[in-house]
Amino acid sequence: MHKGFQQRLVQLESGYEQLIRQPNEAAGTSNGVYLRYKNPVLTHQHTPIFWRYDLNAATNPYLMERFGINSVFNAGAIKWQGKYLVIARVEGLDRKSFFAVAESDNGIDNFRFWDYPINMPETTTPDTNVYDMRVVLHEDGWVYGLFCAERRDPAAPEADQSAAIAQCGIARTKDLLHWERLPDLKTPSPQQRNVVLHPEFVQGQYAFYTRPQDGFINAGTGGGIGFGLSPSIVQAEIKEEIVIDKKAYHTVYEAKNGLGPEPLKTPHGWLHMAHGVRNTAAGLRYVLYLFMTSLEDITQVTHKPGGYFMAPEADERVGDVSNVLFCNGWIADDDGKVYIYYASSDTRLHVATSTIAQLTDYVMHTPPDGLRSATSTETVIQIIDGNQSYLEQQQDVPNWENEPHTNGVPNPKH
Ligand code: M1P
Repeated sequence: MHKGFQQRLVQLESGYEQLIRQPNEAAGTSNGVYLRYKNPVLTHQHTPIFWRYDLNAATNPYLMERFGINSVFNAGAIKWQGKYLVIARVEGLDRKSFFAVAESDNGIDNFRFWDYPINMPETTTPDTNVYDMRVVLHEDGWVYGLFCAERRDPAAPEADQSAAIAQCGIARTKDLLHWERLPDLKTPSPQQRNVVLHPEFVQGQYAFYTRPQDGFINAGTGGGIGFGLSPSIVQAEIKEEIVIDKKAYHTVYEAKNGLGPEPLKTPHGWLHMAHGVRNTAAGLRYVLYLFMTSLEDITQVTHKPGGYFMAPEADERVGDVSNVLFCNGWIADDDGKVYIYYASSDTRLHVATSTIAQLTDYVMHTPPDGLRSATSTETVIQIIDGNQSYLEQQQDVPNWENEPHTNGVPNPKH
C-alpha cells in the first residue's frame, strides 16, 4: 500500500461525515415571504467518496479521484415514506449529468445520497445529456420524472459541435429505484425544456406545462410557459400547444421563462414557481417568480406579482453559470410548510422555507407589474398613502410641518 493511503482515506472519510452531518441554520432575516438557510444542502463534495474514488490501494495506490464531480444542482423533490427526497442533477467533470437521490429527515440538512445514482434507461435514440428532473406523483398512481434529454443536432455541420436538440424525456417508477423509460414527449415545437406534468388529469388527459423554443438557447419566436394535453403518457403527444404565461418586454422574464416544479394545489388556485431570464451586459440573469392559476381552468393565470420572488444573493451569484437561480423542486408538508429547493449558478443546491399561507398571501397581494416606471411609482405612492391613512386612524401621526424626511413614517405635509 502506498504510504499515506490509509491516512488520506481516514481524512477524506471524516471530512465527508463532518460535511454531511453539519447542521443548517436559518440565515439572518426573512423578507416575510421565505427564509433562506446558511449552507447549501448539496454540493459536489456531498457526493459519496465511494462514487469518486477507487478505494482499492492495489489499483489506486495514490488514492486519486477517478471520477470527479463538478456540481450538484437543479433538483426535483418529493416527500417519500416520511423522508425529504431530492433528485439532483449531478454533473461530472466530463460535463455529463445524471440523476441521483439524496434524502434527509428534516428537509434542511443531513442530505445523504443513496448508494447508487439512478440508472436511467434510454430510448432508441440515446441521450447525450439528461438533466433537470421534475418529479410528480400523478393521480394515476405512478411517480413520473420529466427531464431534458439533449442530443447533438443531427443537421448541424461537423464544424459546429455545440448545436443541440432538447426534448422532454419521460420516465416513471413506483419505488424511485427502478425507472421505466417512456418515449419522449412529442410537441409542435422544435425544442422543449422545462416540461412539467400536472399532477391531476385534465379533461381526462395528461396535462403538460411546456416551454416551446426555436433554438437550443434562444426562445426566438417561441418562449413563454406553454400548456397542452395528451390522451396517453406511454406515447405522449401534444397536438395543440398554447402559451399561458408569456415573456414580456422589460420584465424579469424578457428573454425567456420556464416552469419550475409541479404546481401546488391551494384553496385559492394552483401555485406555480417559474424562472425568468433577462439578458444583461454580464450575460443572462435567471431569477425565480411565482404566479397562480385558476382551479377551474388551469390555463388561466389569476395572480402574478410584479418582479422576482428570489434572485441570486451573495455567494449564490457566482458559479459555473453565474447570476442564476433555478428551481425545479419543492415539497409542501401537510402542515403547510413548504421547502423550496433552489440551485445557484448551476453549481449547488440550497433550501428556503415558507408556508402555503405566506406564498398564497404573497401571490395574491403583491401588486402586479404595471410594465412602466410610472405604474411602479404609482404602486409605491399607493402603499405610502395606505400607510398614511392607517396611521391617521391610529391617531399616531406626529406634527412634521417642515420635515421632508421622517423616521420611517410618511410625512403628510410634505
Ligand atoms: O444555465 C441556466 C439554466 O439554463 C437552462 O435553462 P433554460 O432552458 O430555462 O434556459 C438549463 O440548462 C438549466 O439547467 C440551467 O440551470
